[in-house]
Amino acid sequence: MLETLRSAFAGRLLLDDAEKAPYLTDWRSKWTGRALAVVQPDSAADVAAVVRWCIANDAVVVPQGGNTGMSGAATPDDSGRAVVVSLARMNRIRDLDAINNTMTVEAGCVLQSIQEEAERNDRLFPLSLSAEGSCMIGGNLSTNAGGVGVLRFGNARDLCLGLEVVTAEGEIWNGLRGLRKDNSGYDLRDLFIGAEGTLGIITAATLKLFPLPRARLCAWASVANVDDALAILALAQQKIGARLTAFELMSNNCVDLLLEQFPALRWPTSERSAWYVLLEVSDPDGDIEANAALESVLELAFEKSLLSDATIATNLSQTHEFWALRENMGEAQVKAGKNIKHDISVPISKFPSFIAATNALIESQFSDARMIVFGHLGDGNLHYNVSPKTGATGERFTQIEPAINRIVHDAVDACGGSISAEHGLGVLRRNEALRYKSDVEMKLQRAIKHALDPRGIMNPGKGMGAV
Ligand code: FAD
Ligand code: 2HG
Ligand code: ZN
Repeated sequence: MLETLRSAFAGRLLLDDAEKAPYLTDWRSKWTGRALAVVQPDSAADVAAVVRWCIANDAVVVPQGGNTGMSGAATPDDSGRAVVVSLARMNRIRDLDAINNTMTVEAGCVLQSIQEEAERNDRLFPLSLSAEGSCMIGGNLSTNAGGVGVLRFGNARDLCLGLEVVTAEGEIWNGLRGLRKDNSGYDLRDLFIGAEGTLGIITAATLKLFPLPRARLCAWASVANVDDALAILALAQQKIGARLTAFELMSNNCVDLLLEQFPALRWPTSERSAWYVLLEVSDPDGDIEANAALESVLELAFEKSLLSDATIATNLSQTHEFWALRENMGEAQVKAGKNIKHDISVPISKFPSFIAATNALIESQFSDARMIVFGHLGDGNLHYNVSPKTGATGERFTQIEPAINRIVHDAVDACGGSISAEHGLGVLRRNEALRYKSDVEMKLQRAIKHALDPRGIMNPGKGMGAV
């Protein structure tokens, strides 16, 4: 039967166990599955042919980009019925229209290569996350990735004007429109964005570009509490508006974890405090202007006693060094071992009371829990993670994981928040989502899945497609 798959399309077919293995496990080795085959098509027509082969042969389709996802959504289940469709070979830049400020790229383009192509054309593609050297734009759009530029530029969804998609029927929908206004019907693009590969396969996208800022500078500031961090955010937004492009938060526990795992890293502020913020300013004019903008915010914050210490990166290389501290958090947690992740969002005004109450609840019930709280405070999205303290075992944390999830997610729900802000539901959160969504919402979600994928062949068992 697999011989017919070989002749159905022109790309690469991987059948050997050793060749398939990297596509059957996620990057954290948390989930592993099985697959009939892994295919790497060369074109949208190839992808469509693979989908039609799957329909004819009772197989299911698991789309995969860079396999950097956090929720297990790109890993096949263990039924062995899946064909993993890796978009890695579809990595051409089809067009860059500098006047329209758009770029059309294939789904397998690595995010960093898109940023670099934009920069070569004196433009900015602002989606930015630590996995940018390996995640692919099809995966970014399918997870509606966030990252560190959302405060100013929005999520992946906000950066996409059009899509080309292979449907669950094996047809190609060409919606590659570079339009900023289009009210001519239901928004199909927005259905496929964030769908975690459960409605179709994105094969290309038209992306928005922005003017390239002349300078990017950042600073670390030490703050006593989250209220003060929010007050600095408000000050910065009022004083420098859209030039504030990132506002990240990190707790002191995170710094300890980071320095334990990467002892060569140097911490930029002289004294340790309970919390830190990383602010970034992008300026159309240059370093002097960016520095002045940052200084004005930090001085005002200092006068108002909102921070105890702050260090501004004096040049681009120091800016990269500062960002490396934040960007290494994901890796540090993997190196440290067990880590229970909660990718949550709440209205930012509620974060101080949410963190105080939820930390207290978890620490009173689980004295061996180490709270690892960091993330995109400016977007109302924190990674409210829980790790074992030294001496506590990963096995015990696997046992208590459901109880900890319940505490965190009930508290998030009580604040009107979301249990998946930017990582998607995947297999990690698909069942818990049922607890927090209304019957009406679930009815509508299921209706969309049924309308676009009536056979249920697209990435079964993942996200909203599973429930
Ligand atoms: P994959 O992991 O391959 O797939 C993710 C999902 O998209 C799966 O459901 C898959 O089936 C589907 N999919 C992939 N390609 C397609 C396609 N062409 N068509 C249809 N469906 C498709 N995420 C954030 O949002 N913000 C962060 O700050 C962030 N930081 C990270 C830091 C690190 C160190 C790492 C490792 C990950 C981070 N992530 C972050 C998570 C991850 O990088 C993003 O979710 C990213 O968007 C996934 O892209 P990918 O190409 O790796 O997708
Ligand atoms: C980040 O912001 C990623 O660094 C990863 O979204 C979050 O490790 C995490 O929990
Ligand atoms: Zn994040």
